[in-house]
Amino acid sequence: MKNEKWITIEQAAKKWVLEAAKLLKDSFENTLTITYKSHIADLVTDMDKKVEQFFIQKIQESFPDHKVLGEEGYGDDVQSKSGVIWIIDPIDGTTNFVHQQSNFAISIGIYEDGVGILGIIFDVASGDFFFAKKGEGAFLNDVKLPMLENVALSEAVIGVNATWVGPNRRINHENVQSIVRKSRGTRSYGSAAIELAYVASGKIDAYLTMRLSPWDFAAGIILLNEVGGIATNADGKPIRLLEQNSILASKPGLHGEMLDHLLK
Ligand code: 2AM
Ligand code: CA
Ligand code: CA
Ligand code: CA
Repeated sequence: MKNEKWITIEQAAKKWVLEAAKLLKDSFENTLTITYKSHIADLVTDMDKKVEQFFIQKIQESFPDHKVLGEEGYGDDVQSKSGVIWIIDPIDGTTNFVHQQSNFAISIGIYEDGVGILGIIFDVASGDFFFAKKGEGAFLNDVKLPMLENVALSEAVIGVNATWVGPNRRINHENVQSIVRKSRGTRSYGSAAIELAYVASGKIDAYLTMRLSPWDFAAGIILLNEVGGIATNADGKPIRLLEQNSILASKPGLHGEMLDHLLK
């Protein structure tokens, strides 16, 4: 992917992410307008909408033939994987953005005909800039990330949130319980994009979650691909790019060990 076209797209995407991050940081000075989407825990702010619209305007100006799929719905009604598609989460971790002003990210995955080419996850408050380009590797703040090496579950730190607790129609909670018990520890950061970036950079060893949308995982799975990580559904099946998916993202051998628990 060394061709001119993708160098231009990469430079534009990185520049716009830094500009959007400035909008978010500057917004800390102002009062946020917060509303609910599906329920009281499903927050959206004026900044989620503003940042998504910022990207769409930039993309339409510079790349009118590209499509955009964004969480807040200002992009295109994307039904097919053909062409270049920017899959954008303007703020991943809106609850953290509202409650903590940290641990939230801008996440952008750019695909061509369904193949992930560029992934960016920018943890705005910490300044950690995760980037990947197909065939060229994944980077944290311009330092190339090493390939992931296997680790046993007993020595692994697993990213998992508490939604699996108790009866859950999406997963057998006893199977997750056995993973949690056998692991060295669990973490929950409240941003799927950051958690996927942490798997790619080895800060955690795996991430398991029950239902994510394309904008939550689009960038993260591109990062993972570049470092030899594995990302599938929680039942081991391939992720469907334009649909909601459960996600098991992990170091290579650990992925199989966790699947053994999940498929019991
Ligand atoms: P979001 O902040 O962009 O909505 C923890 O809540 C993680 O799950 C975040 O990455 C969040 O993304 C994502 N998530 C996906 N669907 C969600 C929902 N309906 N409510 C809250 N968070 C959701
Ligand atoms: Ca949301
Ligand atoms: Ca999200
Ligand atoms: Ca979001």
